[in-house]
Amino acid sequence: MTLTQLFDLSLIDRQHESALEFEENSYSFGDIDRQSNQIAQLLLLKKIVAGDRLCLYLENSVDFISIYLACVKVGIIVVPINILYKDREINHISDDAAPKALIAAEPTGGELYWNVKHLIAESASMLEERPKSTLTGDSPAAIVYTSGTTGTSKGAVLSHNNFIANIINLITCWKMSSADRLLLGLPLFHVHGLANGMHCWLVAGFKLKLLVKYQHETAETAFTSFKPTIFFGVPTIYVRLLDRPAAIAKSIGSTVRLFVSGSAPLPPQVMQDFKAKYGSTILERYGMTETLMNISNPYVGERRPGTVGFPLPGMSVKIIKPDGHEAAIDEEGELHVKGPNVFEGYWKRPDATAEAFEGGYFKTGDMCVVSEDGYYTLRGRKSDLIISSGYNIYPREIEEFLLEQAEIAEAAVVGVPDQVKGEIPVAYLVTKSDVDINSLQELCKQSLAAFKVPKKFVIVDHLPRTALGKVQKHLLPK
Ligand code: MLC
Ligand code: AMP
Repeated sequence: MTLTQLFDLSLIDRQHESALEFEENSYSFGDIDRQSNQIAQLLLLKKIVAGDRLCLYLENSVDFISIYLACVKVGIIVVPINILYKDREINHISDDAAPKALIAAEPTGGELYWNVKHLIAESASMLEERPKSTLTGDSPAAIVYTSGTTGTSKGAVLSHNNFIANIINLITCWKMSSADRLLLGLPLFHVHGLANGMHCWLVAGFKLKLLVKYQHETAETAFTSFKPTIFFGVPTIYVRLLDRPAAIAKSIGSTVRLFVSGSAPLPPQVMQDFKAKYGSTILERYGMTETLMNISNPYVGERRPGTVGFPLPGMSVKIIKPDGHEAAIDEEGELHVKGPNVFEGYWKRPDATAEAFEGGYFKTGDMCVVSEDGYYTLRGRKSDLIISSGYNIYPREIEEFLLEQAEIAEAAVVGVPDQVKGEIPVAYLVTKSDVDINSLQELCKQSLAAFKVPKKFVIVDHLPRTALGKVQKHLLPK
C-alpha cells in the first residue's frame, strides 16, 4: 500500500468535507485532490518522472501541500528545503540531491529555479484526473536533510512505508479522528510538521488550520478563533505560551484535548507550569528525521515529566553502553532503534549509512536511560549538535564558515542554555587581527539561516585542546 491509497481515505472518501483553512480561504479534500492531480499531470508533461527529485523551497502554503501531494502520487521524490536557508545551504542540498527543478517563490537555486506561482497557474489548464503510478510501500517518498548525528547535513531517504508506519502509530496512539481540529504552525519542510501534521491530517481526515509560520504574537487569536482539539509544538512554543493571561490560557486549554511536544527536550518545570495554567498535561514524544517518531508518552496513563515515554508500536529499542554491551535499568547508553518507521539510509551516502547502523539498529546519537517501569529518558546527544527553537544546528558548519574569514584563526561554536529557545549558538574565536563583531554577525546573517547565527561572539586567546588537539568545548569559559 502507498501513502496515496491511505490519503484517499480523505481525498476521495471525504472529498466534499471541508479540510483546510489557510489564510482567508478554506478548501475541501476534493479541492486539494483535484489541484494536486493537475500539478501531477503538469510535472509529467515537463518530463519529471518517478524517482526524479524536486526541491521545494517554500513557506507553509496550500501550494506546498498540492505540489507535495502531486509528487507523492507520481513517485517524484520531494526534497523540502528549510525556508530559512541561504544560497550556501540551498546549494549544498541541490548539489547533493540533483533535482530536476527547485520550486520557490523567488529566484534561487541557480538555473534550477521554477517560480511556484507560474507552476500553479500553468497547472490550472491540466486535466483533473490522477495520473497512473506503479509505486509500492518501499518507494522513496521524500529526502529530508538533517545534520543527523555527525557531520554536515545528509539526505534521509524516507519511504512510503516509513511514513505510513508513523501515521498509523500516531493516529492510533493519540486517538486522532475526523472529529479533530489541528492548528499547525510548524514548518512542513521538517518531519514534525510534515509527517506528524500533514500526513496524519490526510489519513485521519480532521480539519487543519495551517499557519505560514507559528508567531507568538498572533497565536492566541488562532487558538481562540479556530478552537483546535490537538496541537503540535516544540518546547519553545510552550515556553512562550506560559506568558498568556490566565483566562485566555484556561479557555485555550479547555478546547485542546492534546498538546504534543517534541523536537527538543521539554523542561519538566515548563510542563508543570503549563499544566497549572492551561489545565492540560503536555504529551512529550521523541523522534528524528531518520526514524520519524520512536517513543511517546501514553495518551492514557502517566505522562511522566522529563521522559519521552514508551517505544511506539512496532519499535525495538536498545540502550548500548560505550563498551558495546546493553545497559541495565537506570544505566546510561546510546539509544539504538529498529522498526518500520526507520529509514533505509542517507541519499548517495553508503558510507554514512553503514556507519549509522549496527546489527540492524539505527544508532540515534542520543544518550538515554530506561527506568524500572519502562519510561525512557533522553540525557543529551553524543555529538555536539545544538537544538535551538527545535531547529538543529551543527557547530562544525558554522565553525567552517567562520574560519573562511581572514581575520579568524580558530573557532569553536557551542550551545548555551536559553530559557526560551532551549539552546542558542555562541562562537568562541581566536583572531589573527582585530574583528568587528557586528560586521561578522551581519556576514553570518547573510550566509546562514537565522537560527544558526551565533547570538554571541567571545574572543579568547586560545581554545582548550586535548593532547591530540581536539577542542575541549566543555572547558571554554562560560
Ligand atoms: C522561524 N522563522 C521562520 C520559521 N521559523 N520563518 C518562516 N517559516 C518558519 N517556519 C523566522 C522567524 O520569523 C524569525 O525571523 C527567524 O526565523 C528566527 O526565528 P526563531 O529564532 O526560530 O524564533 P521565532 O520566530 O519565535 O520562531 C520560534 C518557533 C520556530 C518555535 C515558532 O523556531 C519554529 O517553528 N521551530 C520549529 C522547528 C521544527 O519544526 N523542528 C522540527 C525538526 S524535525 P525574524 O525576521 O523575526 O528574525 C525533528 C524531529 C522531531 O526535530 O522529533 O520532531
Ligand atoms: P532532527 O535531526 O531535526 O530530526 O532532530 C532529531 C533530534 O531531536 C533527536 O536526535 C533528538 O536529539 C532531538 N529530539 C527530538 N525529540 C526530542 C525530545 N522529546 N526530547 C529531547 N530531544 C529530542
